[in-house]
Parts: sequence; C-alpha cells; structure tokens
Amino acid sequence: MDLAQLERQARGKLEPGAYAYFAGGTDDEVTAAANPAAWRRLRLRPHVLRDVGEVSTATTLLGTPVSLPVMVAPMARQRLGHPDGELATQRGAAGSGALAVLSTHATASIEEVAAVAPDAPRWFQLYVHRDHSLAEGLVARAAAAGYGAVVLTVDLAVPPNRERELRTPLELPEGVGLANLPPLAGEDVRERVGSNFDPSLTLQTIDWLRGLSELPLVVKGMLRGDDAAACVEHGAAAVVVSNHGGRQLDSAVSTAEALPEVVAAVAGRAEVYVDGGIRRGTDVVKALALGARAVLVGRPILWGLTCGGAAGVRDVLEGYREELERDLALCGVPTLDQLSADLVAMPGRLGT
Ligand code: FNR
Ligand code: LAC
Repeated sequence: MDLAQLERQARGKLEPGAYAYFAGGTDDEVTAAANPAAWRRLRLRPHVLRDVGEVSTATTLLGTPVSLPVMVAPMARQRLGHPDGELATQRGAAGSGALAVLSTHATASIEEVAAVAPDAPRWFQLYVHRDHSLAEGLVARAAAAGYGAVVLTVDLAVPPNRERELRTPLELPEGVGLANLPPLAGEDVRERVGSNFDPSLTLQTIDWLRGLSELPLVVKGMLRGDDAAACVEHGAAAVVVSNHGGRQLDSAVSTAEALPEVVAAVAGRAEVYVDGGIRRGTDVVKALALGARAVLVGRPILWGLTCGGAAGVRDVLEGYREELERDLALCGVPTLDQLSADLVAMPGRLGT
C-alpha cells in the first residue's frame, strides 16, 4: 500500500478546489499533520513464539460482524471525486466486508446507497440542523433503509476556518448537490454550517435522538474522557475519538494522544473507535492495542475513490487488511481480542 503515491495520483485527477477540500484542515493544519505523526511516533513491543499460523482481522461492531476493524469514515460530497460517489464507496466497502458510514452531506441518497449493497453493514452519520424536523426525517429514513446505527457528529458547532479552501475555492459542479436534504442556504461548508447547523447541542440532544428510533447512537468527535463518559451515561452505545481529521479546531490534541484517556473513562461501558491519520496496518494495531475496537479511515478512501471508483475503495481497504494481517503476525497476536496496551512502548506513550 502506497497511500502517498495514491494521493498524488488523485490530486492529478481532481479539480484544485476539490483536492483542497478533501485534503485540507483548518488554520495552519497543525492538527491535520499531528494526527498521522502521533501514530507514527508510537513504538510496538512485539511478542515472539506465539502461533501466528492463522491470523484473523474479524470483529464485531455493536454486534454486527465485519471482516476488518477498519470502517469508512463519513465524508461529504464524494461525487467531487468520482461520478458514482458514495455508491462506489459503499460497493467498495461491501466488497471488503467493511462497514461504511454515510454522511448527512452525501451526494447520493440514503436509499440509493442502501440499494447498491443491501446486506452490507452501514451506519448513517447525522448533523443536527436548527430545524430539528430534518434530523427526525433523516433518522427515520436511515432506520427504514436498514442502517444499523446513527453516528451523531458533535465537533462542528460553528463553521471551520479552512484557509486552504479560501485560497483555492471549491467550485461546485453540477450533480454534487446534497442528496438527502431539502435546498438550504449556503453553498460551501462554512456557509452551510453557519446558516443551518444547530450550535446549541448538549447531552440532552443525545436523549432526544435516542427517542427517535431504535438505532444505537454513536457520538463522533470526542477528545476528552469526561465528555465521553457523559455521552455513555446518556446512553451512547459507542464514541468516536476524532478531531474531524484536523478540519475543525486547529491545535486540538491528536487522536493517538486522546485515545487512552477516553478508553479509561469509558471503562468498557461502550465501544470506542478512533480516526485521524491512520495510514498503516501498524497504526491500526496501535489504536486497537490502546483500546479502540475499530478505526475509521477518511482521506485514503477518497484517494481510492477518485482513482478507481468502487475498485479503488476496495483496494485501499484490502491494503489495510494485508498490512494488518502481516503486522498482527509480526506482533505475535493472531486475533484482535488478544491486543493489549502493553504492545505499545512506554513511557510517555508518544515519546520516541
Ligand atoms: C470529513 N469528515 C466528516 N465527518 C463527519 O462526521 N461528517 C462529514 O460529512 C464529514 N465530511 C468530511 C469530508 C472530508 C472531505 C473529509 C476529509 C473528512 C471527517 C471524517 O469522518 C474523519 O473524521 C476524518 O476524515 C478522519 O481523518 P483522516 O483519516 O482523513 O485523517
Ligand atoms: C467537512 C464537513 C462537511 O469536514 O464534515 O467538510
């Protein structure tokens, strides 16, 4: 797997504004850069003389069997990368036995995405708008279309300062409109968030959403143990340690640094996932050893989608699988449930 090369190829195919939108972060992109760097700084302490004749990457996510502890992160406007957009992403994920999360800001409808791979596991990511009836409609549609969970994203209260996007603006071509929402004010992300997103979300929002359907609720955008514990106490079935790929608060802590605190605070009461800068099988090993049940991958999926549609997405996921299988074998850990924090070198976890 050569994700740097894949990104270069994708960059060559994308409009400059679309590349800036996919690749960028906020302000000086400190956190966007810190995410992959923090995983890379961690060192592994592999076991030897453990039978690794057979290695399995299979697990369950909220009870749903998946063949890979790598999910496709929810990402907006995927038709900017490929004409089949989210449909191709869902096909590619299904081909790999991986779970894909569909964004509220998708350019294909909830129902169309479900129809391309009816039996594949998939969740729906929710942004709560000021008009709460929009969330009620989206959650009802997701439940009816067989999505297995609602992933509430909570780190986008106000518009982000994406200076790369300001320098290289995104010109929205035809056909990349948001397929699941009525026409709303605001073309680009900043305007849409500023005009429409509800900045007054609280823990009571979780209570309200839990009442809208039977679907389990996953809360995405945690960087602190106390917040994660509060979400779990309000009934979240899982939390995602995430700084939105460095696209929200710049200088936010990297997710590798935040993960152990969240795992400790949740204390087994809910599943914990993590995303941001996970670019190698060894990064997945580190995240799972530190207590995540699975990871989500963002931008590499977009590079695969841009270069090769569904097959490109599947190739990226298969790249993670191949690396993860080899890395687990080299760590002397044949199954994911045998990963534990002592596999990661102390002290200071992030020290080199
Ligand atoms: C995102 N992300 C995101 N998250 C979310 O909850 N809803 C969304 O609509 C989007 N949209 C989106 C668009 C693009 C272009 C990117 C790159 C990211 C954040 C995403 O789910 C995830 O948290 C990060 O992308 C993970 O970091 P990496 O793997 O991209 O470093
Ligand atoms: C983004 C929003 C849409 O990161 O989640 O661009």
